[in-house]
Amino acid sequence: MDENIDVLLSETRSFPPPDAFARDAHINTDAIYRLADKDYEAYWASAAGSLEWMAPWKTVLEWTPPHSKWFVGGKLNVSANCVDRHIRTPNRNKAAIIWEGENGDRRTLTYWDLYREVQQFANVLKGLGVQKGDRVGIYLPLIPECAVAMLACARIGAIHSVVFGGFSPDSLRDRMNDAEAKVLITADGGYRRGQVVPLKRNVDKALVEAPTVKHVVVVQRRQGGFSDLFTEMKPGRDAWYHELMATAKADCPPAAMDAEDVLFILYTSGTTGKPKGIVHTTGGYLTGAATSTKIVFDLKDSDVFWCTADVGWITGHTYLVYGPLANGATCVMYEGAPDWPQRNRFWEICERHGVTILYTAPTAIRAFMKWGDEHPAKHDLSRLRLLGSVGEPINPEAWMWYHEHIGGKRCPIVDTWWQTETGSIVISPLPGLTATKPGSGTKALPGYFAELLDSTAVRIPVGGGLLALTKPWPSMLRTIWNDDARYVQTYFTKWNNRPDIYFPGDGAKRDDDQYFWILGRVDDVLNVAGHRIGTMEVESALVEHHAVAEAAVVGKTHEVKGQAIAAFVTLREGFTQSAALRDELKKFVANKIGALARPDDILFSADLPKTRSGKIMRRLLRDIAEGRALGDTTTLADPGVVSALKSQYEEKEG
Ligand code: 7RM
Repeated sequence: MDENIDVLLSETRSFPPPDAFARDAHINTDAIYRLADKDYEAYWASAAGSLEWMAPWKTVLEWTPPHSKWFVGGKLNVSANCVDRHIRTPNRNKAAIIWEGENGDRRTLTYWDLYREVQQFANVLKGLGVQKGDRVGIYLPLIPECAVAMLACARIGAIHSVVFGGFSPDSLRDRMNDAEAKVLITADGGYRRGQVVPLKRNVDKALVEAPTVKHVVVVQRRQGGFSDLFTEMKPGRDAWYHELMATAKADCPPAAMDAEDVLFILYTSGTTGKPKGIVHTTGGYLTGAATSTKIVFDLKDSDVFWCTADVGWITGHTYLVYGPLANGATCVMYEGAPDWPQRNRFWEICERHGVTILYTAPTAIRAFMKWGDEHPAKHDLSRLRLLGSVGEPINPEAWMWYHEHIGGKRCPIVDTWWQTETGSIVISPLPGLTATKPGSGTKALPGYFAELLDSTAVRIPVGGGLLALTKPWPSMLRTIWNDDARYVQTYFTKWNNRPDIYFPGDGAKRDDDQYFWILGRVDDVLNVAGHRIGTMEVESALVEHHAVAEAAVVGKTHEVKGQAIAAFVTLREGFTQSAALRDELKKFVANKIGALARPDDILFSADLPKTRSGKIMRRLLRDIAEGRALGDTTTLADPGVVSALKSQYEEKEG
C-alpha cells in the first residue's frame, strides 16, 4: 500500500544475553509473554498487584475506544508507593537520590529523607491553598527538589505540570495558562554549561500574562543564593522554599486517590501547533512505570541506576522518579551538561558512584563518539552491567560504539521505544532473555500489542509500514488536557475502519525474526522515485562511515524523482570536510543500501538542529534544503545552529 516503507538496511549482528546475566535476571524465560498474550488483563492485574493499594479495584479495564480506564474503583497514592513503602523495610536508610550539581555540589537523599521532605513540602503546598485536582507548575533545574515537588503533589492529589528548565518564559506562560496552574515551583537559578540559567527571572516574565498563578515557591539553588539580579521576590506572591520548609510539619498522610485521577500533565510540542498537554492518571501509569523499570532494566536492590534525562521530559518522569522510586532503587541525578567542565563528566560520575545501569539517548551517544574514545577510556566503568537507549533510533554504529566503549562488550543494551503518550516503555528487549540486534528495539513487552500495518490496517508480517498499538495499556495517555477531540484526532483516526487502534506516528520495519526496527516519524519519510525510505536507514548508513558522527537526511523536491535526498553530516573529531569526502560518502551510502538512497547533496555541519530533548528536527532541515523561510524555531535547543546552516546551504547553492 501507499504508506508502506521500503527496507534497505540489513543488520545481521546478534547479541544473546551473556550467560551470567541471564542466569541472575528477573526474567529469563518467555513464560511471561505467553501469560500476557493469553490474558493481558490478568497480566496487568498481577503487575498492579505489586503496588500498594488503599482499596482494591473492581474492574481491571473499561475500554470504550479510544478511552480506557484501568483498575476502576481502586485507590492508591503514588507518593506512598514511591516512599512510605520503603521506610517500613531495611531500605529506610538506603540512598534514594544521589545528586550531583554541574558545579560540583553533591547531596544524597535517603528514602527516610525523602519521606520527611515530601511530607513537609506537601504541607507547604496545602498551606498555599493547593487542593486535590489543582494544577501545580514545576520549573526547576535538575535538583532533588524536582522529585520532592512531584511526590508532594502526588501525595495530596495535586496535578503537576513540569516544564523543562531550558524553556523560555513564553513557553512557560503558555503551559501555565493552558493548565490554569495555581502555584509554580522554581529556583533562583540552575547551572548549564558553566552559566547560571535565571529561572526566577524567566518566571517573573512568564507570570505577567499568567494570572492563575497565585504563588511562587523559590528554591535556593546554592547556599546563600545568587545575587538579587536573579531573584526579585514579589511580596505576597513569592516565598523561599527553605523558609516555608523550616516551619512545615513532616506529617502529611497520603490522599487516597482514585486509580483514574490525573497524576500529571506533560506538554509535548510535537511537530506543529500548540503544545499538547498529555494527561496521565494514577494507577495505570504507576503500574506501567514500576513494572517496566523492574523488567527492562532488570533492576535489583543493589543497583545504582542512572537515567540521564531531565524531569522536564517523560523519560525523567518515568525512569528518574516514579519507576525507580516505586522499586526502592538508588538513582543518580545530574544537573548539567555531559561536557562540563570536561568531556568525561558522565564517565567520572559513573565511576564515582559505581553506576550499574546507564540509560541515555542516541544524541548523547553520538556526541561521545564524536568526542573520541579517550574520555571513557580514562575511567573505571566496570560496575556497569546494563545500558539503555531512548529518544531516537540508535544507529547500529552508535550501538556498537556504546557496546564496546561504555559497556566493555559485556553489558546488554536495551533499545527502548516509547513516547510521552505511552507513559512507559512499549518495545524493548528483556536483557536476560532477548538476543539484541544493533538498531532494533526487538519486541513489544509483555502486555503490549504492537503491529506493523499498512494504510488499510492490514498486518504486514515482514517489511516496512506503520507502527500501531492494537490494544490499550495501563500507562497510556487518557486524553489531551482540555482537548479530547484533538486526542481522538491525533491518535485514533489513522485507520478509519479501526477506531480502536492507536497510531504513534512512527514508521517501522519488521524482520524475519519479527523484530521491530523504528524507521523514524512517518512525516519525515523520504519518497524517492516512488520508493518510501525511512530516514533512519540512510542516516545509519552514513554513520557507519568512520568519519561520520551524526547525520540527518531529508527529502528535497526533485523534478524527476519526486524527492532527492539531502544529507546533513557531522564529522568525528579529527576529520575535515572536503569534496572528496563528500563523494566518498555518497558512494558509501549507495554501496551500503542501494543507489536509490544515494544522497544528491551532502552538507557538512558542526551541529544539527535539535529539540531541547535532543531529537533531530528534520522539518527545519527540509526548509533549508528547499530554500524556504524557516518554520517555527522556538522549540530548538540552539536556534543559532539552523541560521548558520541556512546561510551555509545558500552559499553552496548560490
Ligand atoms: C521517550 C520519548 C517519542 C518519539 C517516538 C519516536 C522516538 C523514542 C525511540 C524512538 C526509535 C527508540 N518520548 N523514539 N524512543 N525511536 N527508537 N528507542 O522519547 O514523546 O519525547 O518522543 O521519539 O519517534 O515516537 S517522546
